[in-house]
Amino acid sequence: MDLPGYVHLYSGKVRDLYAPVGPSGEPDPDRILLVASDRISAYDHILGTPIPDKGRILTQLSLWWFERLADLVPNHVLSTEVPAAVAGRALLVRRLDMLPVECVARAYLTGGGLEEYAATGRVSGVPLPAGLVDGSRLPEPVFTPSTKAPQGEHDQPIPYAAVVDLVGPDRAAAARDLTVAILRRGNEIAAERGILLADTKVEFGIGSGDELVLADEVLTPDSSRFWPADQWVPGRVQPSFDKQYVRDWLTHESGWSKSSGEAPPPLPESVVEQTRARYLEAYERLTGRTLD
Ligand code: Q0N
Repeated sequence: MDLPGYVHLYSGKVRDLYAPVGPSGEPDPDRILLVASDRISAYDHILGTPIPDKGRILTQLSLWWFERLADLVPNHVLSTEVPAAVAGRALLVRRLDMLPVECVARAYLTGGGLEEYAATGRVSGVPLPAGLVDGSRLPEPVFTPSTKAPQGEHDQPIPYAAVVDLVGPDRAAAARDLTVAILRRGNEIAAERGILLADTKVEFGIGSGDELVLADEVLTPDSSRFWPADQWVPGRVQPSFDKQYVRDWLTHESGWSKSSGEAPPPLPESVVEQTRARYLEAYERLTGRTLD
């Protein structure tokens, strides 16, 4: 997208980054416009069908969480005053030196953490009790960092010692403790609203005072597994709060196979609408707000 007064820097799967251009015509080295799109991913594909308002919902949810985490960690948000073309789904943020690791914490066992546990009895080197199953609540949230893979590749889990090698022992410990604290706080708040946050991925940058700053988005369905608490049954795959209709339709009704290597087909309007309603429900249940 063209945004007058901004220069495009980078497009991820779901988000686009721009730099504001100053009066000199030079990109501002200290600020970034972070724009959330309505794109949705499923089974490692970006679908061709957008979910209306998803970018706005996730941006407003991140902002709500940033406020509720502000006593734990400073964040990169400078302003919500953004061009009209991206109103509500963009933030002006501090440009930071990003840590070269994905900071993941897990409160419940599933996905890659479950696979590692099944193979080793540990996650990210942390020994866990025997007998845990898909969806089990962990005794304590565990920090399970991963590499930042280039676009199109998968993040790889890395040992805590590798984080120490990448960022040093003090920053590694601070990033670990903050990531776990963010997930704990998130679950304290979400539990009151019937939502479990199984895990989360956060990104930190380094501020001008050498402090860790929370960047990117936080505790959204794109960065975290949201589970409806009233349907939580350890021992099976938990339903996904946001993407269940998309996954069910793709797997059981579309004729598409995730192992085909083909791009998934366009989503029917009913699936789009049900999925949009789920994002809105998560936003409204958590925040008690409606999306203007
Ligand atoms: C940021 N990306 C690019 C590398 C590229 N506040 C910030 N300051 C500086 N950079 C970023 C932010 C934020 N938020 C840059 N994403 C965020 C995308 N990354 C993806 C991972 O690989």
